[in-house]
Amino acid sequence: MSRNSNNNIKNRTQTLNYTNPILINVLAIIIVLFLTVAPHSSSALKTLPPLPILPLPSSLQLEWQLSPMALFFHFGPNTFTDSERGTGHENPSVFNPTRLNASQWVHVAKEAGFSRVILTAKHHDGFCLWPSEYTDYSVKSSSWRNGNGDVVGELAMAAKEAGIALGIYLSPWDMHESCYGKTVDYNEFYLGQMVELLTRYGDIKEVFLDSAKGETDMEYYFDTWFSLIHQLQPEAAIFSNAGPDTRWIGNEAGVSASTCWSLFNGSRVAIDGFDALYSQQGDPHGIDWIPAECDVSIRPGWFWHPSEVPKSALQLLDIYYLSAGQNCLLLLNVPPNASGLISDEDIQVLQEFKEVRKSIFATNLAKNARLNASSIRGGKDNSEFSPYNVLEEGIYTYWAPQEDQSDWILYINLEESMSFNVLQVQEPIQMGQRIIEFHLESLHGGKWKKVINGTTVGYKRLLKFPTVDSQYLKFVIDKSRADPLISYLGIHMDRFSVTSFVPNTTSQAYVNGGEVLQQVVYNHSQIVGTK
Ligand code: FUL
Repeated sequence: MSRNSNNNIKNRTQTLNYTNPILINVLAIIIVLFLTVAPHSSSALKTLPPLPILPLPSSLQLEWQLSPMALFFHFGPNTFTDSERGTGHENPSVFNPTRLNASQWVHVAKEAGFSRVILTAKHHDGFCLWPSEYTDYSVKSSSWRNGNGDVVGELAMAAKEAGIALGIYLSPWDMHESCYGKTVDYNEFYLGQMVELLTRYGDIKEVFLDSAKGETDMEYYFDTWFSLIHQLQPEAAIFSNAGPDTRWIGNEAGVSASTCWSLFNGSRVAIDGFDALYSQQGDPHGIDWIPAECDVSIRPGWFWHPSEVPKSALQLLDIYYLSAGQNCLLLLNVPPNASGLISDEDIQVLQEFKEVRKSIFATNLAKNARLNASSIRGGKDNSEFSPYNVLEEGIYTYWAPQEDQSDWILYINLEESMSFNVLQVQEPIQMGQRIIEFHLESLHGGKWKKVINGTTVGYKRLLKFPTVDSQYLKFVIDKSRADPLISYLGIHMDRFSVTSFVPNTTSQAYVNGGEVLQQVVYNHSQIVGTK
Protein backbone atom coordinates (compact mmCIF):
# COMPACT_ATOMS: atom_id res chain seq x y z
CA MET A 1 0.00 0.00 0.00
CA SER A 2 1.39 3.45 -0.95
CA ARG A 3 2.18 6.18 1.50
CA ASN A 4 -0.60 8.25 -0.05
CA SER A 5 -3.28 5.70 0.30
CA ASN A 6 -2.30 5.26 3.93
CA ASN A 7 -2.73 8.94 4.52
CA ASN A 8 -6.05 8.87 2.73
CA ILE A 9 -7.41 6.23 5.01
CA LYS A 10 -6.17 8.03 8.07
CA ASN A 11 -7.73 11.31 6.94
CA ARG A 12 -10.97 9.70 6.01
CA THR A 13 -11.17 8.06 9.39
CA GLN A 14 -10.53 11.32 11.18
CA THR A 15 -13.12 13.12 9.06
CA LEU A 16 -15.65 10.39 9.65
CA ASN A 17 -14.90 10.12 13.36
CA TYR A 18 -15.40 13.71 14.20
CA THR A 19 -18.02 14.93 11.77
CA ASN A 20 -20.42 12.16 10.80
CA PRO A 21 -23.46 12.09 13.18
CA ILE A 22 -24.48 8.59 12.02
CA LEU A 23 -21.10 7.29 12.98
CA ILE A 24 -21.28 9.05 16.32
CA ASN A 25 -24.53 7.21 17.00
CA VAL A 26 -23.07 3.91 15.93
CA LEU A 27 -20.08 4.48 18.17
CA ALA A 28 -22.31 5.39 21.06
CA ILE A 29 -24.24 2.15 20.59
CA ILE A 30 -20.99 0.17 20.45
CA ILE A 31 -19.78 1.83 23.65
CA VAL A 32 -23.08 1.15 25.44
CA LEU A 33 -23.00 -2.44 24.24
CA PHE A 34 -19.41 -2.80 25.36
CA LEU A 35 -20.20 -1.41 28.79
CA THR A 36 -23.20 -3.68 29.24
CA VAL A 37 -21.55 -6.76 27.80
CA ALA A 38 -18.08 -6.32 29.29
CA PRO A 39 -18.97 -7.01 32.93
CA HIS A 40 -20.72 -10.20 31.81
CA SER A 41 -17.83 -11.45 29.77
CA SER A 42 -16.09 -12.69 32.93
CA SER A 43 -19.15 -14.89 33.72
CA ALA A 44 -18.54 -16.69 30.41
CA LEU A 45 -15.45 -18.21 32.04
CA LYS A 46 -15.89 -21.79 33.15
CA THR A 47 -16.60 -22.49 36.80
CA LEU A 48 -13.72 -24.39 38.31
CA PRO A 49 -14.34 -27.93 39.51
CA PRO A 50 -14.06 -28.58 43.25
CA LEU A 51 -10.83 -29.93 44.67
CA PRO A 52 -10.43 -33.71 44.51
CA ILE A 53 -10.21 -35.34 47.91
CA LEU A 54 -7.40 -37.81 48.63
CA PRO A 55 -6.72 -40.65 48.15
CA LEU A 56 -7.37 -40.80 44.39
CA PRO A 57 -7.30 -43.78 42.01
CA SER A 58 -4.30 -44.11 39.69
CA SER A 59 -4.99 -44.20 35.96
CA LEU A 60 -4.65 -47.99 35.88
CA GLN A 61 -7.09 -48.31 38.77
CA LEU A 62 -9.58 -46.08 36.97
CA GLU A 63 -9.31 -48.16 33.81
CA TRP A 64 -9.72 -51.33 35.89
CA GLN A 65 -12.82 -50.01 37.67
CA LEU A 66 -14.48 -48.74 34.51
CA SER A 67 -14.88 -52.34 33.35
CA PRO A 68 -16.48 -53.82 36.45
CA MET A 69 -16.85 -57.47 35.38
CA ALA A 70 -14.16 -60.03 34.49
CA LEU A 71 -14.22 -63.77 33.82
CA PHE A 72 -11.81 -66.11 35.58
CA PHE A 73 -10.72 -69.34 33.86
CA HIS A 74 -9.48 -72.09 36.19
CA PHE A 75 -7.98 -74.71 33.94
CA GLY A 76 -5.21 -77.31 34.28
CA PRO A 77 -4.64 -80.97 35.24
CA ASN A 78 -7.35 -80.62 37.93
CA THR A 79 -9.88 -80.21 35.11
CA PHE A 80 -9.06 -83.76 34.00
CA THR A 81 -8.66 -85.43 37.38
CA ASP A 82 -11.84 -84.11 39.00
CA SER A 83 -9.76 -82.36 41.62
CA GLU A 84 -9.55 -78.84 43.11
CA ARG A 85 -5.91 -78.80 44.15
CA GLY A 86 -4.12 -81.87 42.80
CA THR A 87 -0.84 -83.16 44.22
CA GLY A 88 1.69 -81.52 41.94
CA HIS A 89 2.68 -84.94 40.64
CA GLU A 90 -0.11 -85.83 38.22
CA ASN A 91 1.24 -87.19 34.98
CA PRO A 92 1.36 -84.26 32.49
CA SER A 93 -0.24 -86.55 29.93
CA VAL A 94 -3.59 -86.15 31.73
CA PHE A 95 -3.73 -82.66 30.26
CA ASN A 96 -5.32 -83.21 26.84
CA PRO A 97 -8.13 -80.75 25.97
CA THR A 98 -8.70 -82.08 22.47
CA ARG A 99 -11.19 -79.37 21.44
CA LEU A 100 -9.55 -76.41 23.16
CA ASN A 101 -10.61 -73.15 21.56
CA ALA A 102 -9.62 -69.99 23.41
CA SER A 103 -11.63 -67.91 20.95
CA GLN A 104 -14.75 -69.61 22.29
CA TRP A 105 -13.80 -68.60 25.88
CA VAL A 106 -13.27 -65.01 24.85
CA HIS A 107 -16.40 -64.95 22.72
CA VAL A 108 -18.43 -66.20 25.70
CA ALA A 109 -16.95 -63.44 27.88
CA LYS A 110 -17.63 -60.72 25.34
CA GLU A 111 -21.16 -61.89 24.56
CA ALA A 112 -22.02 -61.89 28.26
CA GLY A 113 -20.69 -58.36 28.82
CA PHE A 114 -17.35 -59.16 30.50
CA SER A 115 -14.42 -57.10 29.25
CA ARG A 116 -11.48 -58.86 30.90
CA VAL A 117 -10.43 -62.50 31.29
CA ILE A 118 -7.94 -63.95 33.78
CA LEU A 119 -6.33 -67.37 33.31
CA THR A 120 -4.70 -69.64 35.90
CA ALA A 121 -1.40 -69.76 34.01
CA LYS A 122 -0.18 -71.88 36.95
CA HIS A 123 -2.29 -73.14 39.85
CA HIS A 124 -1.04 -74.66 43.12
CA ASP A 125 -0.10 -77.96 41.42
CA GLY A 126 2.69 -76.14 39.57
CA PHE A 127 1.63 -77.23 36.07
CA CYS A 128 2.25 -74.40 33.58
CA LEU A 129 -0.22 -73.69 30.80
CA TRP A 130 2.59 -72.10 28.79
CA PRO A 131 5.92 -73.73 27.79
CA SER A 132 8.05 -72.27 30.60
CA GLU A 133 11.77 -72.66 30.11
CA TYR A 134 12.29 -73.12 33.84
CA THR A 135 10.36 -76.36 34.31
CA ASP A 136 9.27 -79.42 32.37
CA TYR A 137 6.00 -79.60 34.29
CA SER A 138 4.01 -77.81 31.61
CA VAL A 139 2.04 -78.13 28.39
CA LYS A 140 5.22 -79.12 26.60
CA SER A 141 5.29 -82.43 28.50
CA SER A 142 1.65 -83.15 27.73
CA SER A 143 0.23 -84.87 24.69
CA TRP A 144 -1.93 -81.84 23.86
CA ARG A 145 -0.89 -80.47 20.44
CA ASN A 146 2.00 -82.98 20.66
CA GLY A 147 3.64 -80.88 23.36
CA ASN A 148 3.69 -77.79 21.14
CA GLY A 149 0.67 -76.05 22.60
CA ASP A 150 0.52 -72.84 24.64
CA VAL A 151 -2.80 -72.03 26.35
CA VAL A 152 -1.61 -68.61 27.53
CA GLY A 153 -0.49 -67.77 23.99
CA GLU A 154 -3.76 -68.92 22.41
CA LEU A 155 -5.81 -66.98 24.93
CA ALA A 156 -3.65 -63.85 24.53
CA MET A 157 -4.15 -63.95 20.78
CA ALA A 158 -7.91 -64.57 21.00
CA ALA A 159 -8.32 -61.80 23.59
CA LYS A 160 -6.38 -59.33 21.49
CA GLU A 161 -8.48 -60.10 18.43
CA ALA A 162 -11.70 -59.63 20.40
CA GLY A 163 -10.55 -56.46 22.20
CA ILE A 164 -10.78 -58.16 25.59
CA ALA A 165 -8.17 -57.41 28.27
CA LEU A 166 -5.99 -60.27 29.56
CA GLY A 167 -4.94 -61.07 33.11
CA ILE A 168 -2.95 -63.93 34.62
CA TYR A 169 -2.87 -65.85 37.87
CA LEU A 170 0.54 -67.29 38.75
CA SER A 171 0.13 -69.27 41.94
CA PRO A 172 2.97 -68.65 44.40
CA TRP A 173 2.29 -72.07 45.93
CA ASP A 174 3.93 -74.68 43.72
CA MET A 175 3.46 -78.31 44.83
CA HIS A 176 5.68 -79.60 42.06
CA GLU A 177 8.87 -77.58 41.98
CA SER A 178 11.73 -79.02 44.02
CA CYS A 179 13.08 -75.60 45.01
CA TYR A 180 9.75 -74.72 46.64
CA GLY A 181 10.56 -74.16 50.31
CA LYS A 182 13.96 -72.52 49.67
CA THR A 183 13.28 -68.81 49.86
CA VAL A 184 15.86 -67.35 47.46
CA ASP A 185 15.79 -70.22 44.99
CA TYR A 186 12.03 -70.27 44.75
CA ASN A 187 11.64 -66.48 44.52
CA GLU A 188 14.14 -66.54 41.62
CA PHE A 189 12.17 -69.35 39.98
CA TYR A 190 8.84 -67.60 40.53
CA LEU A 191 10.09 -64.30 39.10
CA GLY A 192 11.67 -66.10 36.14
CA GLN A 193 8.23 -67.49 35.31
CA MET A 194 6.56 -64.15 35.97
CA VAL A 195 8.94 -62.42 33.54
CA GLU A 196 8.13 -65.02 30.87
CA LEU A 197 4.43 -64.33 31.27
CA LEU A 198 4.79 -60.56 31.32
CA THR A 199 7.10 -60.28 28.33
CA ARG A 200 5.83 -62.86 25.87
CA TYR A 201 2.12 -62.19 25.55
CA GLY A 202 1.56 -58.48 24.93
CA ASP A 203 -0.42 -56.29 27.32
CA ILE A 204 -1.37 -57.86 30.63
CA LYS A 205 -4.03 -55.84 32.47
CA GLU A 206 -4.24 -57.75 35.75
CA VAL A 207 -2.02 -60.02 37.81
CA PHE A 208 -4.00 -62.00 40.37
CA LEU A 209 -1.91 -63.12 43.33
CA ASP A 210 -2.92 -65.07 46.37
CA SER A 211 -0.62 -65.94 49.24
CA ALA A 212 -1.43 -69.67 49.39
CA LYS A 213 1.49 -71.64 50.84
CA GLY A 214 2.38 -75.25 51.44
CA GLU A 215 3.84 -76.53 54.72
CA THR A 216 6.84 -74.24 54.73
CA ASP A 217 7.99 -71.07 56.39
CA MET A 218 9.73 -69.80 53.29
CA GLU A 219 9.11 -66.17 52.39
CA TYR A 220 7.42 -64.78 49.30
CA TYR A 221 9.13 -61.54 48.21
CA PHE A 222 5.88 -59.72 47.42
CA ASP A 223 7.42 -56.24 47.27
CA THR A 224 9.93 -57.36 44.66
CA TRP A 225 7.21 -59.13 42.70
CA PHE A 226 4.98 -56.05 42.72
CA SER A 227 7.79 -53.74 41.58
CA LEU A 228 8.80 -56.01 38.77
CA ILE A 229 5.21 -56.49 37.60
CA HIS A 230 4.66 -52.72 37.48
CA GLN A 231 7.98 -52.23 35.72
CA LEU A 232 7.17 -54.77 33.00
CA GLN A 233 3.45 -54.10 32.68
CA PRO A 234 2.74 -50.59 33.98
CA GLU A 235 -0.97 -50.93 33.21
CA ALA A 236 -1.49 -54.20 35.07
CA ALA A 237 -3.63 -53.97 38.20
CA ILE A 238 -2.12 -56.18 40.91
CA PHE A 239 -4.62 -58.08 43.04
CA SER A 240 -3.69 -59.46 46.45
CA ASN A 241 -5.08 -59.53 49.98
CA ALA A 242 -3.79 -56.00 50.47
CA GLY A 243 -3.39 -54.47 47.01
CA PRO A 244 -1.41 -52.54 45.82
CA ASP A 245 -4.02 -51.91 43.10
CA THR A 246 -7.01 -54.00 44.10
CA ARG A 247 -7.76 -55.91 47.28
CA TRP A 248 -9.39 -59.26 47.89
CA ILE A 249 -12.88 -58.81 49.32
CA GLY A 250 -12.16 -61.39 52.03
CA ASN A 251 -14.55 -64.17 50.95
CA GLU A 252 -15.05 -66.42 47.95
CA ALA A 253 -18.78 -65.81 47.68
CA GLY A 254 -18.24 -62.74 45.51
CA VAL A 255 -19.96 -60.33 47.88
CA SER A 256 -18.91 -57.15 49.64
CA ALA A 257 -20.37 -55.41 52.66
CA SER A 258 -23.09 -52.82 52.10
CA THR A 259 -20.64 -50.17 53.25
CA CYS A 260 -17.70 -50.46 50.89
CA TRP A 261 -14.92 -47.91 50.65
CA SER A 262 -12.17 -47.98 48.06
CA LEU A 263 -10.19 -46.18 50.76
CA PHE A 264 -8.04 -48.62 52.68
CA ASN A 265 -4.85 -48.90 54.69
CA GLY A 266 -2.81 -51.48 52.82
CA SER A 267 -0.37 -51.70 55.71
CA ARG A 268 -3.13 -52.81 58.09
CA VAL A 269 -3.69 -56.09 56.28
CA ALA A 270 -0.94 -58.67 56.23
CA ILE A 271 -0.41 -59.79 52.70
CA ASP A 272 -0.59 -63.41 53.77
CA GLY A 273 -3.43 -62.88 56.21
CA PHE A 274 -6.70 -61.02 56.13
CA ASP A 275 -9.30 -59.28 58.19
CA ALA A 276 -12.61 -60.22 56.57
CA LEU A 277 -14.67 -57.27 57.78
CA TYR A 278 -11.97 -54.68 57.11
CA SER A 279 -11.45 -56.06 53.60
CA GLN A 280 -15.16 -56.04 52.89
CA GLN A 281 -15.85 -52.56 54.21
CA GLY A 282 -12.65 -50.71 53.43
CA ASP A 283 -11.80 -47.72 55.59
CA PRO A 284 -13.27 -44.19 55.46
CA HIS A 285 -10.00 -42.97 56.98
CA GLY A 286 -7.75 -45.07 54.74
CA ILE A 287 -4.85 -43.32 53.08
CA ASP A 288 -4.56 -45.74 50.13
CA TRP A 289 -6.93 -46.15 47.20
CA ILE A 290 -7.35 -49.95 46.98
CA PRO A 291 -10.79 -50.91 45.63
CA ALA A 292 -12.10 -54.42 46.18
CA GLU A 293 -12.46 -57.32 43.76
CA CYS A 294 -15.02 -60.05 44.47
CA ASP A 295 -14.06 -63.51 43.19
CA VAL A 296 -16.63 -66.29 43.02
CA SER A 297 -17.18 -69.36 40.88
CA ILE A 298 -20.23 -70.01 38.72
CA ARG A 299 -20.00 -73.61 39.98
CA PRO A 300 -19.30 -74.95 43.47
CA GLY A 301 -15.63 -75.62 42.60
CA TRP A 302 -13.05 -73.41 40.93
CA PHE A 303 -12.22 -76.17 38.42
CA TRP A 304 -14.70 -77.94 36.17
CA HIS A 305 -16.16 -81.16 37.57
CA PRO A 306 -18.55 -83.33 35.52
CA SER A 307 -21.00 -83.65 38.42
CA GLU A 308 -21.32 -79.93 39.21
CA VAL A 309 -23.90 -77.53 37.79
CA PRO A 310 -23.68 -73.77 37.40
CA LYS A 311 -25.52 -71.27 39.56
CA SER A 312 -28.65 -69.79 38.01
CA ALA A 313 -28.83 -66.40 36.31
CA LEU A 314 -30.78 -65.02 39.26
CA GLN A 315 -28.15 -66.19 41.71
CA LEU A 316 -25.60 -64.38 39.57
CA LEU A 317 -27.86 -61.33 39.62
CA ASP A 318 -27.89 -61.36 43.43
CA ILE A 319 -24.10 -61.59 43.44
CA TYR A 320 -23.95 -58.74 40.91
CA TYR A 321 -25.96 -56.47 43.23
CA LEU A 322 -23.64 -57.31 46.11
CA SER A 323 -20.36 -56.89 44.19
CA ALA A 324 -20.50 -54.64 41.11
CA GLY A 325 -23.48 -52.95 42.78
CA GLN A 326 -21.45 -52.22 45.91
CA ASN A 327 -18.44 -50.45 44.46
CA CYS A 328 -16.47 -53.62 43.62
CA LEU A 329 -15.34 -55.52 40.59
CA LEU A 330 -16.98 -58.90 39.99
CA LEU A 331 -14.54 -61.63 38.98
CA LEU A 332 -16.69 -64.59 37.97
CA ASN A 333 -14.96 -67.93 37.46
CA VAL A 334 -16.32 -69.96 34.52
CA PRO A 335 -14.06 -73.02 34.24
CA PRO A 336 -13.50 -74.55 30.80
CA ASN A 337 -14.31 -78.28 30.73
CA ALA A 338 -12.09 -81.26 29.90
CA SER A 339 -12.70 -80.90 26.18
CA GLY A 340 -11.22 -77.40 26.40
CA LEU A 341 -14.48 -75.48 25.94
CA ILE A 342 -16.84 -73.58 28.19
CA SER A 343 -19.83 -75.84 28.80
CA ASP A 344 -23.17 -75.13 27.15
CA GLU A 345 -25.02 -74.93 30.47
CA ASP A 346 -22.63 -72.23 31.73
CA ILE A 347 -23.03 -70.30 28.48
CA GLN A 348 -26.79 -70.46 28.79
CA VAL A 349 -26.70 -69.10 32.34
CA LEU A 350 -24.34 -66.29 31.29
CA GLN A 351 -26.66 -65.40 28.45
CA GLU A 352 -29.68 -65.34 30.79
CA PHE A 353 -27.70 -63.24 33.27
CA LYS A 354 -27.00 -60.74 30.50
CA GLU A 355 -30.66 -60.61 29.43
CA VAL A 356 -31.80 -60.08 33.01
CA ARG A 357 -29.31 -57.23 33.54
CA LYS A 358 -30.36 -55.70 30.25
CA SER A 359 -34.03 -55.80 31.10
CA ILE A 360 -33.40 -54.07 34.44
CA PHE A 361 -30.72 -51.56 33.59
CA ALA A 362 -31.07 -50.76 29.87
CA THR A 363 -33.77 -48.21 30.70
CA ASN A 364 -33.35 -45.46 33.23
CA LEU A 365 -36.90 -44.55 34.22
CA ALA A 366 -35.57 -41.11 35.15
CA LYS A 367 -34.15 -40.46 31.69
CA ASN A 368 -36.80 -37.84 30.82
CA ALA A 369 -37.20 -36.54 34.35
CA ARG A 370 -37.13 -32.88 35.31
CA LEU A 371 -34.36 -32.32 37.81
CA ASN A 372 -33.60 -29.70 40.35
CA ALA A 373 -31.02 -29.40 43.06
CA SER A 374 -30.71 -27.74 46.44
CA SER A 375 -27.84 -25.74 44.89
CA ILE A 376 -25.57 -25.84 41.85
CA ARG A 377 -21.89 -25.04 41.86
CA GLY A 378 -21.36 -21.81 39.92
CA GLY A 379 -25.00 -20.74 40.27
CA LYS A 380 -28.41 -22.04 39.28
CA ASP A 381 -27.87 -21.59 35.53
CA ASN A 382 -24.46 -23.20 35.45
CA SER A 383 -24.57 -26.13 33.05
CA GLU A 384 -21.09 -27.38 33.97
CA PHE A 385 -22.35 -28.88 37.23
CA SER A 386 -26.05 -29.10 36.39
CA PRO A 387 -28.21 -31.77 38.03
CA TYR A 388 -29.03 -32.96 34.50
CA ASN A 389 -25.46 -34.28 34.28
CA VAL A 390 -26.57 -37.21 36.43
CA LEU A 391 -28.60 -38.53 33.50
CA GLU A 392 -25.52 -38.76 31.29
CA GLU A 393 -23.75 -42.10 31.50
CA GLY A 394 -20.17 -42.21 32.75
CA ILE A 395 -18.28 -40.51 35.53
CA TYR A 396 -16.84 -37.49 33.78
CA THR A 397 -19.87 -35.20 34.05
CA TYR A 398 -21.48 -34.67 37.42
CA TRP A 399 -23.77 -32.56 39.56
CA ALA A 400 -21.90 -30.50 42.15
CA PRO A 401 -23.58 -28.38 44.82
CA GLN A 402 -22.43 -24.92 45.87
CA GLU A 403 -19.78 -24.97 48.56
CA ASP A 404 -20.72 -24.75 52.25
CA GLN A 405 -24.31 -25.89 51.99
CA SER A 406 -26.31 -27.49 54.76
CA ASP A 407 -28.46 -29.48 52.30
CA TRP A 408 -27.41 -31.68 49.41
CA ILE A 409 -30.56 -32.75 47.57
CA LEU A 410 -31.50 -33.77 44.04
CA TYR A 411 -35.22 -33.41 43.23
CA ILE A 412 -36.50 -35.75 40.55
CA ASN A 413 -39.83 -35.24 38.81
CA LEU A 414 -40.49 -38.33 36.69
CA GLU A 415 -43.28 -36.41 34.86
CA GLU A 416 -45.72 -39.25 35.59
CA SER A 417 -46.11 -41.83 38.31
CA MET A 418 -43.86 -44.84 37.80
CA SER A 419 -43.18 -48.17 39.51
CA PHE A 420 -39.60 -48.92 40.47
CA ASN A 421 -37.57 -50.92 42.96
CA VAL A 422 -33.90 -50.22 42.19
CA LEU A 423 -31.78 -47.12 42.66
CA GLN A 424 -28.47 -46.75 40.87
CA VAL A 425 -25.99 -44.05 41.91
CA GLN A 426 -22.43 -43.29 40.81
CA GLU A 427 -19.79 -40.92 42.11
CA PRO A 428 -17.09 -39.41 39.88
CA ILE A 429 -14.40 -41.44 41.64
CA GLN A 430 -11.59 -39.63 39.81
CA MET A 431 -12.43 -36.86 42.35
CA GLY A 432 -12.17 -39.26 45.32
CA GLN A 433 -14.86 -41.26 47.13
CA ARG A 434 -16.98 -38.89 49.21
CA ILE A 435 -20.48 -39.96 50.17
CA ILE A 436 -20.86 -41.55 53.62
CA GLU A 437 -24.66 -41.73 53.97
CA PHE A 438 -27.62 -41.05 51.70
CA HIS A 439 -31.29 -41.83 51.34
CA LEU A 440 -34.10 -41.76 48.80
CA GLU A 441 -37.58 -40.36 49.50
CA SER A 442 -40.75 -40.46 47.39
CA LEU A 443 -43.85 -38.27 47.52
CA HIS A 444 -47.24 -39.80 48.35
CA GLY A 445 -50.33 -37.68 48.93
CA GLY A 446 -48.21 -34.59 49.61
CA LYS A 447 -45.97 -36.36 52.13
CA TRP A 448 -42.37 -37.47 51.68
CA LYS A 449 -41.68 -41.06 52.69
CA LYS A 450 -38.27 -42.67 53.04
CA VAL A 451 -37.76 -45.40 50.41
CA ILE A 452 -34.29 -46.63 51.33
CA ASN A 453 -31.13 -45.42 52.93
CA GLY A 454 -27.58 -46.47 52.24
CA THR A 455 -23.97 -45.97 53.11
CA THR A 456 -21.18 -45.36 50.56
CA VAL A 457 -21.62 -45.06 46.81
CA GLY A 458 -18.23 -45.16 45.06
CA TYR A 459 -18.01 -46.18 41.42
CA LYS A 460 -21.45 -47.77 41.38
CA ARG A 461 -24.11 -48.40 44.00
CA LEU A 462 -27.25 -50.42 43.36
CA LEU A 463 -29.94 -50.63 45.99
CA LYS A 464 -33.07 -52.78 45.86
CA PHE A 465 -36.26 -52.08 47.79
CA PRO A 466 -39.92 -53.10 47.68
CA THR A 467 -41.68 -51.59 44.65
CA VAL A 468 -42.63 -47.91 44.96
CA ASP A 469 -45.17 -46.02 42.80
CA SER A 470 -44.50 -42.31 42.70
CA GLN A 471 -43.79 -39.35 40.42
CA TYR A 472 -41.61 -37.27 42.72
CA LEU A 473 -38.36 -38.36 44.34
CA LYS A 474 -35.74 -36.76 46.50
CA PHE A 475 -32.18 -38.12 46.61
CA VAL A 476 -30.62 -36.76 49.78
CA ILE A 477 -26.98 -36.96 50.78
CA ASP A 478 -26.88 -36.97 54.58
CA LYS A 479 -23.16 -37.18 55.23
CA SER A 480 -20.12 -36.76 53.02
CA ARG A 481 -16.32 -36.44 53.38
CA ALA A 482 -16.45 -33.33 51.16
CA ASP A 483 -19.05 -31.69 48.92
CA PRO A 484 -20.79 -34.70 47.38
CA LEU A 485 -20.66 -35.15 43.60
CA ILE A 486 -23.04 -37.37 41.64
CA SER A 487 -22.18 -38.54 38.14
CA TYR A 488 -25.13 -40.85 37.50
CA LEU A 489 -28.51 -41.59 38.96
CA GLY A 490 -30.79 -44.31 37.64
CA ILE A 491 -34.25 -45.50 38.64
CA HIS A 492 -35.06 -49.05 37.53
CA MET A 493 -37.55 -51.86 37.76
CA ASP A 494 -36.26 -55.35 38.60
CA ARG A 495 -39.02 -57.87 37.91
CA PHE A 496 -36.79 -60.86 38.66
CA SER A 497 -35.36 -60.50 42.13
CA VAL A 498 -37.22 -61.20 45.30
CA THR A 499 -37.84 -57.59 46.30
CA SER A 500 -37.60 -58.31 49.98
CA PHE A 501 -34.08 -59.69 49.37
CA VAL A 502 -31.88 -59.18 52.36
CA PRO A 503 -28.29 -60.43 52.29
CA ASN A 504 -27.36 -62.93 55.01
CA THR A 505 -30.67 -64.75 54.68
CA THR A 506 -31.83 -67.82 52.85
CA SER A 507 -33.14 -66.83 49.43
CA GLN A 508 -35.91 -68.35 47.35
CA ALA A 509 -35.38 -71.22 44.98
CA TYR A 510 -34.23 -69.90 41.63
CA VAL A 511 -35.08 -70.95 38.16
CA ASN A 512 -32.35 -71.95 35.78
CA GLY A 513 -33.39 -72.54 32.18
CA GLY A 514 -36.83 -73.52 33.44
CA GLU A 515 -35.64 -75.90 36.13
CA VAL A 516 -35.38 -75.24 39.81
CA LEU A 517 -31.81 -76.14 40.59
CA GLN A 518 -31.09 -75.49 44.17
CA GLN A 519 -31.68 -73.43 47.26
CA VAL A 520 -29.07 -70.79 47.90
CA VAL A 521 -27.82 -69.71 51.23
CA TYR A 522 -25.83 -66.51 51.45
CA ASN A 523 -24.42 -66.54 54.87
CA HIS A 524 -21.43 -64.31 54.46
CA SER A 525 -19.87 -65.22 57.73
CA GLN A 526 -19.73 -68.84 56.67
CA ILE A 527 -18.26 -68.18 53.26
CA VAL A 528 -15.00 -66.74 54.41
CA GLY A 529 -12.13 -68.41 52.63
CA THR A 530 -8.40 -67.91 52.79
CA LYS A 531 -6.19 -66.59 50.06
C1 FUL B 1 -7.50 -69.46 46.12
C2 FUL B 1 -7.11 -70.85 45.62
O1 FUL B 1 -6.69 -71.68 46.69
C3 FUL B 1 -8.29 -71.46 44.92
O2 FUL B 1 -7.99 -72.72 44.39
C4 FUL B 1 -8.72 -70.53 43.79
O3 FUL B 1 -7.72 -70.46 42.83
C5 FUL B 1 -9.02 -69.13 44.34
C6 FUL B 1 -9.39 -68.14 43.28
O4 FUL B 1 -7.90 -68.64 45.05
O5 FUL B 1 -6.49 -68.87 46.78
